[in-house]
Amino acid sequence: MYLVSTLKGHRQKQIPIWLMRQAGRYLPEYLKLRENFPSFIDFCLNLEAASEATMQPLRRFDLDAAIIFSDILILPHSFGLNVVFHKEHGPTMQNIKNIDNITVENGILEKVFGIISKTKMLMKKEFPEKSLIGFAGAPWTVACYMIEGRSSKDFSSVRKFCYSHPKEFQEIIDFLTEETSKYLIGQIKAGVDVIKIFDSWAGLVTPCLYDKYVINPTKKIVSEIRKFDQSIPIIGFPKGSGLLYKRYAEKTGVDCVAADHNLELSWIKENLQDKVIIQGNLDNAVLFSDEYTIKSHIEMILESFSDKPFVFNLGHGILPETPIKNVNLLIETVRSYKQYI
Ligand code: 1CP
Repeated sequence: MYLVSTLKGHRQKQIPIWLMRQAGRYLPEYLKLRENFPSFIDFCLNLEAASEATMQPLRRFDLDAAIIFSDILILPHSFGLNVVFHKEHGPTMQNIKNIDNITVENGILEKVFGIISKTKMLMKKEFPEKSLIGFAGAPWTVACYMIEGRSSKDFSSVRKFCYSHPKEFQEIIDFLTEETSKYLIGQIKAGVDVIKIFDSWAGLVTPCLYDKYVINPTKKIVSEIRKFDQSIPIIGFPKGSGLLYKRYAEKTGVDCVAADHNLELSWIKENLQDKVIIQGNLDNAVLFSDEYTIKSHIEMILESFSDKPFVFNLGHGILPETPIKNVNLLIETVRSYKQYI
């Protein structure tokens, strides 16, 4: 498994590649499958459909991994918060101010574990060399949605809440840290080969609160996972953290850091690459350009990082209108890049 070996620190002949949101709306076969489910949550929790959506990108492209088709908001949904995804304005849910009335409905997460086991079985048959990635949102990012009750550009209610109600906010973070650890361990038991922790809104946290709300919860999740499985690779994605990426790489214990496209390649090299394995970080918008531009952006990244174990990916999820021919071009360009080991 190229991805797992690379994440364990072994440089391979071939640079592994997978794409954030690789199962999704840019694929016609995904849109077709999606039509059968008015509710996105029902789609995510349907055994056949979710495992099929996970497999779709592997059937079309030569990628090194599949990421389980689910969402970071399935966890709050399992707390009875009634998560609904709306076509126009994204997810909504019942918002909370403390954890007093939260109950955990395990049946929902059991469905995800079932989807993982089924997908793992299919992959063993069809793609034995490819890895299956399990994931969860980091506590800060999931708390953003649970307190705001919806998506937002700046999550200002959450930012106000963590200063005005530090005790209640810390209790929410601690609760999420514990539940996320259990959820990820459940995913490992069900068969995933790699874990990824998405902290998509980490960039909203100021430097003085960053340890409290981003680093410490992630570090605790990593150590809980490590008690159960000492070697499963863990990727962390503290999107938008800028200079704080360095502290994240030093202190959380993750094996690999997913770099977003706002980080400068030379900065990543100097400040992160000696501490963790790098994954990243092509701007998803580059895939809307011409062949020459696309190739030159990809090559800059390969030239920067391929002297060490490295995983190619985008800096954020693939955009819905991305031309499929450019996804093919991306994968071919990475595949044809030969390294001498
Ligand atoms: O109608 C559709 O098809 C919905 C689009 C969609 C998809 C394909 C959503 C809605 N979620 C997903 C799947 C998903 N989400 C995956 C698995 C698929 C894959 O990667 O191949 C993963 C890993 C996620 C993770 C996720 N969900 C994150 C973290 C990663 C990131 O992109 O930053 C976040 C923030 C979400 C929340 C979410 N899910 C969907 C929406 C519209 C949103 C809100 C985004 C926002 O607040 O801006």
